[in-house]
Amino acid sequence: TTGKSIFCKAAVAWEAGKELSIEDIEVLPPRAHEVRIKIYYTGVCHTDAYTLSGVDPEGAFPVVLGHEGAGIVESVGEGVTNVKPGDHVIALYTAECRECKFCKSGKTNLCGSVRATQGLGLMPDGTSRFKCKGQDLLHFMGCSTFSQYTVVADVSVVAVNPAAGMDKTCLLGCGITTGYGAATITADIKPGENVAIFGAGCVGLSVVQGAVEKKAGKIIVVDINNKKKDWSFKFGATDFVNPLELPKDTAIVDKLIEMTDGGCDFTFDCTGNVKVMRNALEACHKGWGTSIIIGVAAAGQEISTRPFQLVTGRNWRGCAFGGVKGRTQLPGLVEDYMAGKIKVEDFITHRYPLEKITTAFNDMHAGDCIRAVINM
Ligand code: NAD
Ligand code: AHE
Ligand code: ZN
Repeated sequence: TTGKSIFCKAAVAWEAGKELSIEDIEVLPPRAHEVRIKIYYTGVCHTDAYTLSGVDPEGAFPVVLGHEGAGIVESVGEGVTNVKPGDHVIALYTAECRECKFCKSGKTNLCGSVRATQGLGLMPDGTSRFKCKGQDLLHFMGCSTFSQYTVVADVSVVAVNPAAGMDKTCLLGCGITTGYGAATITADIKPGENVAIFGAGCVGLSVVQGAVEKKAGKIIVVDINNKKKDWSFKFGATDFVNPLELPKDTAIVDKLIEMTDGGCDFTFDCTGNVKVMRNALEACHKGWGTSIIIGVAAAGQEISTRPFQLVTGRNWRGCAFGGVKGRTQLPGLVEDYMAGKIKVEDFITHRYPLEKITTAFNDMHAGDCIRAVINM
């Protein structure tokens, strides 16, 4: 294409474990089947901190992190038909090409089209569109929303209703959709079913929201931070349990089994802690209970349980992006938000300009932040 580079600001992660630094970067024009987006707002998800910390097996540096962003299409490369300049869009870390084996299976929202290069921090042609101080910067999760301009594959972006505030819709790019989708699509909770949610961050509280929508019976939130009790009830939880107030680590399993007359129909791990994942599985009802792993664990971590837990009918599953197909289903979620059917504003506890993005990371670790939204 004939497009020109754009020079703008971005928060760059130069190396693992170091603070992000605001830099002037060059964003190259989109090539064939690519889209350049002016990012207006981005959320900060726990996964951004996870990768920055250095424990993500796929983490590579220097990189432009961020994967929960909303913006407006600035220009498109050759062959792009699904969006056009001026469209209000959300970046998708789970692409949807509609042509690969995954997309055509009807069984999953995972898409194989760009996942291999995405995992390497590169565009599908194996190169980067970011430059800074004479070197290439890597992309992240196919999004890189911590930049005022980014370039993504056309399969990794969806246009949504422009009347929706981008400072809200950015959160549908990960946290809210992930939890809400896990409850409503992946688990597809039936009325009266009892559920337990481990971890009441944006993801866990969004599972609560989805469970309420699906008319679950008991909606029990488990969190080690008592400040999450009020938050849980605000989103519709029926019970809150702090496992640290129980006699021992695994007592939470007995407690949940007792509260639900034999175990939960569904449990959700929204912590990323593999010990919690085990408790979540073992708190499921014998014969049919299903535990869904959403949390992301550090390199080297593994889950375990006695095989007997599965022999006796418990199921262990997981999902990415809640099982939501981004291009097909996200516009509808934005409409649901506009119609007042799903809460989005309620998750936003902090707002910062790009220069203060490190404060947003610190807030997340401090535990009184559900979501910080960065105004780019
Ligand atoms: P968050 O940090 O805001 O929330 C985590 C919550 O878990 C906190 O309230 C914390 O107090 C609680 N917690 C920590 N240890 C606990 C324990 N031992 N028992 C009970 N509760 C505990 O994080 P978030 O942004 O809501 O993300 C949650 C997890 O989901 C992270 O691991 C994140 O990387 C992952 N994630 C996965 C997907 C996906 O598609 N699979 C999408 C988004 C986020
Ligand atoms: N890269 C890590 C795993 C990270 C991971 O599991 N990411 C989730 C999304 S977290 C969003 O906040 C995910 O969607 N995974 C599926 C995928 O295709 O990336 C690792 O362990 O290598
Ligand atoms: Zn995320």
